[in-house]
Order: sequence, then C-alpha cells, then structure tokens
Amino acid sequence: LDWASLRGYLSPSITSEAPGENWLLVRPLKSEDYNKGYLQLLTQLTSVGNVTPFEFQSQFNSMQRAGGYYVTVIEDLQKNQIIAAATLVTEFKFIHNCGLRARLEDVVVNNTYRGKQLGKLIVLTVTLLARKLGCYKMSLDCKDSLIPFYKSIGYKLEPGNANSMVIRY
Ligand code: 16G
Repeated sequence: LDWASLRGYLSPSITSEAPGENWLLVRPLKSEDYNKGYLQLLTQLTSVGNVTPFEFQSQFNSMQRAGGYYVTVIEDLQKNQIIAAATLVTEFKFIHNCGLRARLEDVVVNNTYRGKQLGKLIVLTVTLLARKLGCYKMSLDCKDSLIPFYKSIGYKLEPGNANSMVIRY
C-alpha cells in the first residue's frame, strides 16, 4: 500500500507531496496552528467550546508526551489558514501479537475547499501512515451520510461488526 497503489482512488492523482495546488501544504499540526484557524475548522465537525491558547498548548503537549497522536493538517499557504485536518491515533494492544491498532478521528475539510479531493487526500495520507507504523487495522466512526465517501477510498463495513455504541457523559 503506497501512493502508487492508491492512484485509483484519486483522479487526478494528487499526493501529500503534491496536493494539486502549490499553495497547499500537507503537514503535522503545530502549536502555532491555534492562530491559523485549526479550532475554527473543527467547529465544522462538532462542538469545540472556548479553548484558550494556554489550554490548546497544554493539550498539544499532552498528546506529544503520550505519543501515538498524528494530527495531520492541510494549510493554505496564501491565507495562512488550516483548511483540512485528520487525526490518526494509535493504540497498543496485547492481541495480534502485541499489535498496534489505528483509529481515524476528527476528519474535516473547510466547506469552501470542497471538490478538490482534499478529504480523500488527507484520509489516505494518515491511512498510509498507519500502515507504515505497522498497525494491523484502522477504523472510524462516521455519520451514515459519509459511508459512501469512506467506501470510495477503501474502507469497508464489516458484516456483523459494524456497530458503533456510545455512553455520553
Ligand atoms: C465523527 C468523527 C470523530 C469525531 C466525532 C465528533 C471521523 C472519522 N469521525 O464521528 O472523529 O470525534 O465525529 O462527534 O472524523 P461528537 O462531537 O459527537 O463526539
């Protein structure tokens, strides 16, 4: 699984190194991205709340200390804005020979940048990264309406195993 094998998913075939426009950059999240609209972008996904710069920095540090968080973004270098994001989180397991499991979280593309395959690009980027890290699987929760999107880039519903359950606090 590499960019060559993913060509079929992206047409024209963009990559994280060449995301289609030279003013777009795919890279890991930086703490300065607080000032580049990362949290405002996440409000297009769900509730974010009033997160101060201090709280953001402290959560960023906690993720770095913990390890296993790969928050990936696309920046519009002309506007200095974060316009897409996806997070890969890895989890240590005893099963699968002390394997590593991957989860896909907090995927969002700014709604004014739709139609450039950027959602596919950022999800495929972290999907490849999970593979490179040696994860044995990657999974996600999503709304019914997004099932076709994830199917279009290779994710599958597992028959008999596709239920997402929750307790909200
Ligand atoms: C979606 C997201 C999940 C996010 C959640 C927020 C993907 C693939 N899934 O399920 O990562 O945390 O929405 O919704 O991006 P909530 O505010 O109801 O938890």
